[in-house]
Amino acid sequence: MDVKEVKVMKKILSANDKIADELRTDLGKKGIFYLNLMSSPGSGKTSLIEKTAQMTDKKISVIEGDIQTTLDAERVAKYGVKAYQINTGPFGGDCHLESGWIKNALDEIGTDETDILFVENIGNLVCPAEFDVGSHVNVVLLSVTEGEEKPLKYPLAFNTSQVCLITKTDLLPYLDIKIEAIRENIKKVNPQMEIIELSSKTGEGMNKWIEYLTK
Ligand SMILES: Nc1nc2c(ncn2[C@@H]2O[C@H](COP(=O)(O)OP(=O)(O)OP(=O)(O)O)[C@@H](O)[C@H]2O)c(=O)[nH]1
Ligand SMILES: [Mg+2]
Repeated sequence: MDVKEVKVMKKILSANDKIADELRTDLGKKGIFYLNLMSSPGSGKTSLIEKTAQMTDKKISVIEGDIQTTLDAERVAKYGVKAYQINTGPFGGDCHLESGWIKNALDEIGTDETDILFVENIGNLVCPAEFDVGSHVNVVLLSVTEGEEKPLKYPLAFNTSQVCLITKTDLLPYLDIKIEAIRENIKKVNPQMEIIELSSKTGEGMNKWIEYLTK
């Protein structure tokens, strides 16, 4: 029984990886920069997209993943981005997105008029990191209110990401948190990680993020 389960999981993952590789190549050829945003619920993924859309002329498309509601797609659509919402609730409530679902979403919304594609993955630091969605870059967000030790406790999300955004830095004066300790723990798990500190609320650090996105 155990062996069967492992085999089925391997098959699902290899089918996912094949579509992911095709997406990565196809979107790359079209000149689209494709980023997968992952974090705990409420770390600021949607707020980051909202602020990003206001700060750049690049054409942005967003595929939102949530268990329920179209709230995040509605939020980002207000800033002129092309938005598509995936809900996993009606199909068992998966806590991650898979590459095939992204492909289906792109078949519907198309890839014309897109310079940057964001996938906002379902809010949690565990399952999304297990599934390659075909992105060129994985971005993990960690808000300063979550605690210094999170990279050590949830290493996969940090190991599978190339960029870490330390978000909500405007709240630092109110917390007993040292940003240096957060940075050290990120580097312990992933020494190559590019780290950007920012606040979507005040705009502090956002220029560095926009520079990264548009370089
Ligand atoms: N103070 C402060 N609050 C922020 C910042 N970014 C986001 N928030 C707040 O944090 C809350 C959650 O932000 P969202 O952008 O919805 O977080 P999310 O990661 O998209 O959440 P899920 O999609 O549910 O996983 C909201 O009340 C935001 O206003 C920030 O830079 N500073
Ligand atoms: Mg969100």
